[in-house]
Amino acid sequence: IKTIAEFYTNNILKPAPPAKVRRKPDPTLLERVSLYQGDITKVDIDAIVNAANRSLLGGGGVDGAIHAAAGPKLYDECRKLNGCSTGESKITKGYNLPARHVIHTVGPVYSTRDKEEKAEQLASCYKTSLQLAVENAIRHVAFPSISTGIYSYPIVDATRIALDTVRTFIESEGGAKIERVIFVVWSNKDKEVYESLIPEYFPPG
Ligand code: AR6
Repeated sequence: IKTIAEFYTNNILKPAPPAKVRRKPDPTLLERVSLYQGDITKVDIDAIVNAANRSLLGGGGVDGAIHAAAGPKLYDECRKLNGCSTGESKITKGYNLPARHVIHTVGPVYSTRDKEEKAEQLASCYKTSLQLAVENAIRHVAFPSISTGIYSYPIVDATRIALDTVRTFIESEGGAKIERVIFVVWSNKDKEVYESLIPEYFPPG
């Protein structure tokens, strides 16, 4: 799985026009972030994040795929967690997954009312997931595009929140221990959105 630094070297990512660059260039960050198109249940890593619902008892989308691949022991552990609030995260083992842990986070169901609140909740999913990773000495984390499937969050807005929140966290003092964040996208459209926005949040030097 390639880092963003390699994407720039291979000209897969175009440098953003200066006016659009919102964040300062920092070459060290480019080595800590990746974009990968594929199935998150196949990623061999310390922790994958699950786009769950408040029950934490499984569902469709990436949640269904993770439970199916992890096996029934994941469900058994999730049952003991008593659910999870929107914007919060809880951790379990990975069972039959190649990933050692699953960080279950509950994204907001999108609506155009309460836009501000939805944005804060989505940002909180990324932040609380990374906080849990740090607390559990997890250094490598893979995220799916939370809330942008069944929960209908618009992909461009959601991707901006994902990139902004992850950047802020990994460059904070508490986030220094996070060595790698992988954004896992499923569709070509989502991949294109990430490729177009990454240069704004992680510009090359
Ligand atoms: N690997 C990576 N990404 C995937 C995979 C996969 N195997 N499968 C789907 N995606 P969604 P949400 C992408 O709907 O919007 C469940 O029922 C998908 O294309 O899984 O947060 C839960 O129980 C999309 O880009 O999650 C909740 O009730 C992204 O993952 C509800 O859905 C997220 O889509 C949560 O909805």
